[in-house]
Amino acid sequence: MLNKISDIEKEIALFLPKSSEALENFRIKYLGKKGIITSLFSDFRNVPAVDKKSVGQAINNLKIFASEKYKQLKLDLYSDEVESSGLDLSRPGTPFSPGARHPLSIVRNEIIGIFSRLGFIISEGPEIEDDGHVFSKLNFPPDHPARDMQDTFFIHRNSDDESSPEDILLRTHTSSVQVRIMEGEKPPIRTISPGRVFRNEAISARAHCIFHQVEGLYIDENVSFADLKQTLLFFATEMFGKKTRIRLRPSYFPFTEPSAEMDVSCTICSGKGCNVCKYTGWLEILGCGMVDPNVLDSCGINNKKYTGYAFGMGIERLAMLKYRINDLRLYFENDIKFLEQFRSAF
Ligand code: 2U9
Repeated sequence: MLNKISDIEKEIALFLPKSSEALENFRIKYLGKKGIITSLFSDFRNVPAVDKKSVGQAINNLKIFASEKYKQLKLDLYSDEVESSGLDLSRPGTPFSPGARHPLSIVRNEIIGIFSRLGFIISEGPEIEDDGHVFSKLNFPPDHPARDMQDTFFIHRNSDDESSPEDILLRTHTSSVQVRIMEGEKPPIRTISPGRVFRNEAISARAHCIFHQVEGLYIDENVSFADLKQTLLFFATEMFGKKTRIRLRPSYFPFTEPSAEMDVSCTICSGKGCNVCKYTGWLEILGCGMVDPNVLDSCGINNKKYTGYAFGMGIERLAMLKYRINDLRLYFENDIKFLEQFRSAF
């Protein structure tokens, strides 16, 4: 057996492949599952006990020798191939740009992250909506200015013909998504709806006909204005830092009563006064309020048993404050010089 092993070793030592196929055949012949070395290991059973130690060592050494030889030959063949192909492996690689997230996506994800930690789930819905889900069920009176062609993009208007189906339009807020949730689910409801909304506005540095919102809704028994304030304080400190203060000013929306607008202490001067907060020390960031009982009723929720709060914010505005962007149009122009500045953010 030892002689046989030594013959095989000599054979391996002399082997020189002419091609990668020849090398592969070498591997199969000696190191494959049905190869010579594997069969030596099977024959090992019949070796007399006195020889087991020396024969065992010899087979193991042979296996190591064959494996090393195979590895070296493979490397040699590869370098020969590279050399003959004229490839220059020392050339620097082609640089590629890793891309960047859009600032609106960064801020939206941050808002979603904060409310997810409070147990809000994300809901989405159609951008093309009907009058009921955008206006009527949200307590907009029939003559409200938002229902005007000047403010809303209509796809079909049917107001002259009472037998026709409803008006079809582009949603002006994502509250329509939450109306759909209320119609389909029982409280407790705790949801946020991020999304794109449309308003018929002339485009300028301060206004755009498309923008993005995140709206929130919480409905359950005994939901109070205090719950709303505490949730929004948590949001503000997570978003703008632990020392951020908030203040609520009374306001009016058709869908909430009472309603308020919320300011945060200026993120630039911490409330001392600067040109970003126009020397007031405060920045308005969102609207909010207790869901009007009429809205609960039109969406099929018992307004004697349940109350709820809601809030809404524009993502463009928050991103403007965070990144000190001074023109809304930058968000939509896809200028690479603007976008690549957000590469380090995520
Ligand atoms: C339902 C009932 C009520 C959502 C709310 C606001 C106040 C608000 C604006 C902020 C800036 C819109 O993007 S913006 O122009 N939003 O002030 N939104 S309360 O209220 C709801 C939502 C859903 C069923």
